[in-house]
Amino acid sequence: MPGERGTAVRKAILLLICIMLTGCQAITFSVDGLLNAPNIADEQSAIYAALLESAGRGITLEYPRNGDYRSAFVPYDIDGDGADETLAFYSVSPTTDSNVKISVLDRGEDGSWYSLYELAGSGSSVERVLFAGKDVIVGYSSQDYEENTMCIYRYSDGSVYSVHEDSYSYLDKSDFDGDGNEEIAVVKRSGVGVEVEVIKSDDGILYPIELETGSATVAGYAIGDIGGRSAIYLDISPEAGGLLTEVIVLENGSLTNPISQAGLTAATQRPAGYSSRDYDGDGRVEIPTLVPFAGHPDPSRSEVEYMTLLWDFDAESRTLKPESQAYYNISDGYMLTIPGRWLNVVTVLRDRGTGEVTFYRYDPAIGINDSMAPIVSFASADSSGGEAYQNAGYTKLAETDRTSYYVKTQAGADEPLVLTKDEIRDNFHIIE
Ligand SMILES: [Ca+2]
Ligand SMILES: [Ca+2]
Ligand SMILES: [Ca+2]
Repeated sequence: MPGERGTAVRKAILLLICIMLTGCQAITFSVDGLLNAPNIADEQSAIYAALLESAGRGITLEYPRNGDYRSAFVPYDIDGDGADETLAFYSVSPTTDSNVKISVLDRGEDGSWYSLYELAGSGSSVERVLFAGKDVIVGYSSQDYEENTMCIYRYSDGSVYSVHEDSYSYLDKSDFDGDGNEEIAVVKRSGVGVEVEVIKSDDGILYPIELETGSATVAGYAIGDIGGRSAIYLDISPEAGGLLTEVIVLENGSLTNPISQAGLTAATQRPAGYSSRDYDGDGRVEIPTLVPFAGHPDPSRSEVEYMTLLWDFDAESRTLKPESQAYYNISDGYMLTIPGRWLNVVTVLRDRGTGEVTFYRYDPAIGINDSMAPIVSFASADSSGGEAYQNAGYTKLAETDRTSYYVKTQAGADEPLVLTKDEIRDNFHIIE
């Protein structure tokens, strides 16, 4: 039967393509997946075959290294006709031309894929791919340059053009003015300083809005909601060490940094590693600062334990508001929110050998001492080392691929400072 023969030939072609593809690093489908899901696999192999036909057989597929899209084939409706085109990233020859190329593939009336355009990229690998409205944003990195390069591509009159090119350290997108459309955010070096740029697209015209910050080095950033729109939280490494945070907001068509304007930047000072991020998953970013835990520093101990205060930026009053307090164990990767009834009457000590953390009933009149009553202990172990804790009456609280977390209540139920089961569940957060 011709149909059966067609199927057999198709399977053989799929297998062949599979064998060709397995030379690449990040294959997103397996032989099983291909044969069990013939429609998706047919589509993928048809796109790949169209790319080979247009670009030649010697190409290497390029996979975006960060961001939401990690495949060498990224579907997106570039021309807005309701059907996805495919962006294919590849390189031709590392010796003669190391720059990434992009093939824009579309489907003809008969459903077959063909290469519509070839675009020349601006770096030797793809750092990330973003989409904002009609715009395709591709970030490129190159070994020889510390800064990356981003290009904004746009469809117009049957072709795709690069409409903007810029350097960047960080590239992201969000709705910074609350109009329902996403803008592109760029953090980049500018002379000896750092510049933040939000690129707004209006009726097809790009409006870059810029702000020079007073900072020399950006350690990281976070984007979070500030009430119906987003702000950029820039964590800055000052020369003296540690971290400071500036919040960048888009207001009335320009960028401002209200924390800096209000003279509050110094209030965000804390050690390196305490990043601005959405610690509790509510969509808003918290800025952490540290204060010594009750009883610390203790003259008889070299190690000082700290309480982490989490601050929320309030866009209305342009102030930092205290949101909650926590014990943040950076080395073991977890945070425990400290309940209000613990303030000033509970302290914490860490076992320097095992890393185990125990909270104790604390009397400010006496200070830290060896006869304090333990309330609850938290411990972590890699996946092979947790048995000892379980044998000692600890309960497994949470786990990641690498680490298991344990808890043991040390005081009786009549101790009001004991955490309830719900409190332990709700207050414990793994921070990866
Ligand atoms: Ca389309
Ligand atoms: Ca917007
Ligand atoms: Ca939050």
